[in-house]
Amino acid sequence: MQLEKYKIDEFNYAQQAAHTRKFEFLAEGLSNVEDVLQKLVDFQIAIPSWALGTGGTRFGRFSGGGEPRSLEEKIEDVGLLHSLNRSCGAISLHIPWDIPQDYQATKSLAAQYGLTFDAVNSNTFQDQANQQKSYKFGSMQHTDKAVRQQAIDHNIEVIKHGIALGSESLTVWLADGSSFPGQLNFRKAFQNTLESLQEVYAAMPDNWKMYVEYKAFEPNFYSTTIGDWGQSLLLANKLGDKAYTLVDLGHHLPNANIEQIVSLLLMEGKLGGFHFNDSKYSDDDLTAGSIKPYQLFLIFNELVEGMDARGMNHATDLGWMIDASHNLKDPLEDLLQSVQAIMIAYAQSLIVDRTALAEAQQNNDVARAQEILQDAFRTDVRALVAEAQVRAGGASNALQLYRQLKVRENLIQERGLKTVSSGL
Ligand code: AOS
Ligand code: ZN
Ligand code: ZN
Ligand code: ZN
Repeated sequence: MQLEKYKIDEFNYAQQAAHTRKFEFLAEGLSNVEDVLQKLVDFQIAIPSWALGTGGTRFGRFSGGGEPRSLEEKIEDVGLLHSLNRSCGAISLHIPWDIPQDYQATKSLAAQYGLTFDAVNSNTFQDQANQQKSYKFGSMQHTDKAVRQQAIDHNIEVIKHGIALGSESLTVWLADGSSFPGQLNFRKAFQNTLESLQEVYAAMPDNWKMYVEYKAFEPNFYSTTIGDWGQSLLLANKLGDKAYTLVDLGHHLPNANIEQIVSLLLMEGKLGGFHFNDSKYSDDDLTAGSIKPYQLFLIFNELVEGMDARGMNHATDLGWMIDASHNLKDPLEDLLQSVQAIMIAYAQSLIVDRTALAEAQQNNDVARAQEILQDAFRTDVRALVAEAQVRAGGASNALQLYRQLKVRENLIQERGLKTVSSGL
């Protein structure tokens, strides 16, 4: 379905009076409005191809209608999101779920929607139909060199697809680990993984980045070979300058201080990218900001502080991505909500009074430091985010317009009620 610009303009026009009132009230109390607005306009979050369809749990999957049936339709869906909020200018592909038939056509379709290709993801956690060796007991960690080689070759193939599409990073998430004590020699598993990653690393162009994702547990229940940020950082350091740690918010043990992890990884120049989502229990992959919005804000607070300290560009120097799974909600509505929550947390962290905070920290004024952060967090910045999205050509309320235009109903009409998209 095509979303014409005049529909966005009409919507914004109807909302204008109410929006302007809120925005002006908010802007009056801020000293750096224009600077914040520009940063919000520049900030783009990649949408993963696998989050566009309904996910499931191991107990079942309740599919929604009008889901994308092909790579082209996935690109179309992200294009729709991007035209609504102007903040989703990239798509992240997963191989072999999204193998392009024609690179040139795929690239120009994406370009029509103003999209670029973010990190490409490899998949060695499933066995594909035509596959020689099984990943049942791991991929890059495997005791059998032939299995490791297959995983290496697959990752190199993923890089090739990425190069052809103009992507510049590879995300490696391994399901490798063990489910029972004694099953694995931890040291050998780690060394095998390192050696395998080294071969993949060597196949990456110089301008590429490798993101090494870690996860505490699942699908393995006793150990994960890249189980935490220490193990990921160890690998990234051994691999070299092009390797970085990727933080997925749902991949930590309960109550982990993710903002501190982020701060130190940034300090080391080894934070590469993000998978945003939210969770109550573990890797729930719920809508960003839906459970722990204060944590999301505290993470952004560290990101902004650390990136500024290192003179990094907020918009381009880290890989920002959503990694969510939608079991109940319309995936596109859910993604609009996630992007909104991320933008809100980012905006709030941009209005933190950093000079006052540094002073309070220096003087050990604990109460004042806490007040400064909470003051920013408790500011309703939604009008600021809306203003940025309108200035960038999007709608002042993307979700409301999505519903008003009956986008899902239209997609169901085009694609049918029963559609199964590949993915988790
Ligand atoms: C898995 O838990 C990781 O979050 C992956 O980043 C991602 O969800 C997966 O690659 C998608 O299949
Ligand atoms: Zn992830
Ligand atoms: Zn996750
Ligand atoms: Zn995950």
